Amino acid sequence: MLRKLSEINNTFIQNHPVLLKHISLQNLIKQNFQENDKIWFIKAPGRVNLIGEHVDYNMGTVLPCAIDREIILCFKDDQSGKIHVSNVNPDFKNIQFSIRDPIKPYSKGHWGNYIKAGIKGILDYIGQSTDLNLQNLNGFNAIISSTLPPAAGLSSSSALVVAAALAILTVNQIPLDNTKLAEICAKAEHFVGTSGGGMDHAACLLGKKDAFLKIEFNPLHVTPISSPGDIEVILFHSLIEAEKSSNVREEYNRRVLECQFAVDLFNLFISDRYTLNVKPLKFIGEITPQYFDIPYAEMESLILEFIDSLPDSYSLLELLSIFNISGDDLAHKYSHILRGSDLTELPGGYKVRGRFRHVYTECQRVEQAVQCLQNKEKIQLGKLLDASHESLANDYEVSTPEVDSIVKLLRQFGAYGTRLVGAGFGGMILTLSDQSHANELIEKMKDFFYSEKPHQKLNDTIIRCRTSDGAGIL
Ligand code: NG1
Repeated sequence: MLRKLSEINNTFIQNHPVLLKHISLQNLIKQNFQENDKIWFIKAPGRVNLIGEHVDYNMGTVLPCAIDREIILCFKDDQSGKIHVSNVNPDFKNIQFSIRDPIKPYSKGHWGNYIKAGIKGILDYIGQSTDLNLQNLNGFNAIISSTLPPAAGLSSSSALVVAAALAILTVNQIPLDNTKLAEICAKAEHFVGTSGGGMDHAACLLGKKDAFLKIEFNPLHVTPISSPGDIEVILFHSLIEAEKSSNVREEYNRRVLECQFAVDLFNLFISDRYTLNVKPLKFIGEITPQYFDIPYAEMESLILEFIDSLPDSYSLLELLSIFNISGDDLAHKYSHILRGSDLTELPGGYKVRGRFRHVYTECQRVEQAVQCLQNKEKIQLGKLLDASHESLANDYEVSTPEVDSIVKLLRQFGAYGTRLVGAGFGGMILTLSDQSHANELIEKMKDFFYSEKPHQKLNDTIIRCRTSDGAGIL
């Protein structure tokens, strides 16, 4: 709702308790806005993914929830079309640009690229789907506050994209349903150079309190699954920041590409050996018995045979020869994944076998995890999380020795299941625990792990997740 600055008082804050966590924002609002300014607040939560890691860009189902850590954007409109955003955290410098000029990215890794991504996604949508004149649109002047630790695998980046997209829609009074908006934001975030999937934006926009979200893609469909009340999801930071906007980006995009190579190889395998009448597969997540119109057991043996037929890795030259294609043509085919990077030989080659196996088995684990949630089978659910971590570490190679040692420790301390979350390469580790056991687990981790590590904010190091509703105007 739109309000005057004078209405942002104690009663307003008590009615929106989420703002109690954003004290510095409250102070800055009074400094930055004038008495008669009309202002809005947007909340965009982070998310944690219970299971289904690195499957969203393969169109596999995921099972995250929106959490009670969030970005708050407080803003007023700017009728000259300028965007001005300041961040409560002084590490993130103010940004300013005009939506009436072409939107170009800042340098790699700049936080403002996520704001630009969200805005550009909406401007592109408006340009393609409405008669509105982009030169007449309003911009906004905003302050951002966040309780999401950056680069931890909790999707702080996508929360920024969503918040910026919602803000530009709001100041221009353009209605858009959240499912469509989630799809726009997922594509929009590719602006930063990561060829990511749509899980984060869907969880951020369509989150439900007390529920995990079974999110299916293509088309996007979300089914809330009630959370068994007596379990708790706790996150432990590995104390390694996985900064996806910079070095981790190449590793992430590489895996997206390897999965696509696996699909191409799978299509060749099918057409060479089988006379199954199926259209070529586009994504690993599409593999189901229905897709092939064969019984489950037959599909399983088909998949196993395919996996066994693959070597650990292929050189680029080998792939070009198998696909009978030139390097330029292959690079062109996958330019939407490479995003300006060159298609080169990699030390160790393209590891399609492990990548395929992870995505295929992880999709199955997600289906089983949904059943476990519905049947309140906590122990079995924990086992699925453990298996997911092994697969992410060994087949997908997105863990690190530090993450693996924390995972091991948590298992020793009696967690049901433990695994890395998000893209990996550091960040947070998720643990499923009985509520009654949570305090003990946390104390043990403090004693045995964190007491020996230099860190500043324990608040952001161990996070007890509560589910939350999705993004929107306060
Ligand atoms: P994180 O690391 O939380 O930003 C990333 C991707 C997800 C998904 C996970 C791995 C983006 C915006 N996010 O999440 O789509 O692929 O890795 O499951 O690219």
